Amino acid sequence: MNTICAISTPHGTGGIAVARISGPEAFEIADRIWKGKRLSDATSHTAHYGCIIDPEQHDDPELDHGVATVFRAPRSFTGENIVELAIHGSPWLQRELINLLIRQGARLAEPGEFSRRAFTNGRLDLAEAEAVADMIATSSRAAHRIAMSHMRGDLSRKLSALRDDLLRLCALLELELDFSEEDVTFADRNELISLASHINHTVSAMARSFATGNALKNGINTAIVGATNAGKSTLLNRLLNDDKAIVSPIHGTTRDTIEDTAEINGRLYRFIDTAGLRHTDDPIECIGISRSIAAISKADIIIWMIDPENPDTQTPAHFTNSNTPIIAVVNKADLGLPHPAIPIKTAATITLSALADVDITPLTDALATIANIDDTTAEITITNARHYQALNAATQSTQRAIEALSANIPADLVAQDLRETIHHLSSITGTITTPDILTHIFSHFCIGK
Ligand SMILES: Nc1nc2c(ncn2[C@@H]2O[C@H](COP(=O)(O)OP(=O)(O)OP(=O)(O)O)[C@@H](O)[C@H]2O)c(=O)[nH]1
Ligand SMILES: [Mg+2]
Repeated sequence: MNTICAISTPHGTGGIAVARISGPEAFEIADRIWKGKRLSDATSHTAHYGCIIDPEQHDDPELDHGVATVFRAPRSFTGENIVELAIHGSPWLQRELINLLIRQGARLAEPGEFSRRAFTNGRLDLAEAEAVADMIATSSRAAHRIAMSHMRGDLSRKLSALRDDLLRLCALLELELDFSEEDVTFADRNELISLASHINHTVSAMARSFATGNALKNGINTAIVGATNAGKSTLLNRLLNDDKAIVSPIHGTTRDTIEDTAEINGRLYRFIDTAGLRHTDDPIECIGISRSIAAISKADIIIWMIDPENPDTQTPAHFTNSNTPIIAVVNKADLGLPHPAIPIKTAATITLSALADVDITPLTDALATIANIDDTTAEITITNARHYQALNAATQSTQRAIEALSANIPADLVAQDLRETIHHLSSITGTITTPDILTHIFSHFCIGK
């Protein structure tokens, strides 16, 4: 196993940057470029002030002053010896330090290689390693709560309890097998069915939580649609608190969909501003309008902007038949125009002014109510598509086992389905995995993690 190194802080200029070195020679390599306390002799979990030196530069070897933190195997993130060097955050210095470490015998780490080593050395299971990556990507309180819970091992513990239940069920079935010749029934099949149903219920509830989990992690898709000039882009800018989209009194200003995320009331929303819906012969605008229609079909919530200045130009036909909840927003309240009639059933109707300095809390409250994501009570919420697929497969195989038990199918065939369930659940924590799957998972991590 060779010693790897990488900058673990983001690219670019910063107050400090941290280089991480992990592997059997981490201390020796660090000591060759370090003037200060000998890191090979340092106690684990201690930090030391010193100087980074380039041993090949004899006249002026000092590169920077910094702090070295020492972690001894196995009590480190990777389970190996680790030195973390905090230096000043100039991109040039960062490159120099990494080149220096490579010249002294370290190798540049691949994306996610530190986490992969942590997994290989049993410091984390796969679900926990993925939770660390989720933690790095977290962008709302709700997503953070889930990442934290998975990082603490709540998901892994739940899966391990399910695995124990499945093994117990298999053992009971095997008893049936061993004594089948003697015509004795050791376990009442109804009891086995009830145990399998309980497992199936838990696994399928976890799989179902993915719809919520995915929305919490990646943002609740909220399309802002309506006629041209209704004020959609003005509302987008207001919700994002940013000058993201061009606003103008010219009808058809927005040609393409424009999207960005914002955290509101602890939840992440992905707002999508769309080209105004109108009849047009302009080929580019037509493409924009078909993109608006595509955004409507993918939306979890539709904000339908209505312009009281042009109440007859509204075109709700594109979404009146969808089941997606619609919030009708009658904009430009500051103009004091009559409230147009809303011809369709909506989840909420709100009058506001996207432009004027008017409180838009009624809209954000309506979003929260409709999103209605109960992230506080769910025992386990799944946010990872890989886990979702495995749980779906596990739901199907337990369902087959229940059917086989009910149909009095021989125990060895039932056990096969249960073993398949164990396989799917174990793939989540990585108890059963292949190098290819690991490479695929960890290659999506950042370098330095
Ligand atoms: N008085 C008033 N004007 C508004 C309000 N919101 C938007 N406007 C104005 O309405 C015009 C159109 O606004 P946009 O946000 O560009 O409208 P849009 O719906 O994105 O229009 P398209 O991109 O053409 O589909 C601009 O001149 C805005 O300044 C509002 O609350 N009150
Ligand atoms: Mg616009």
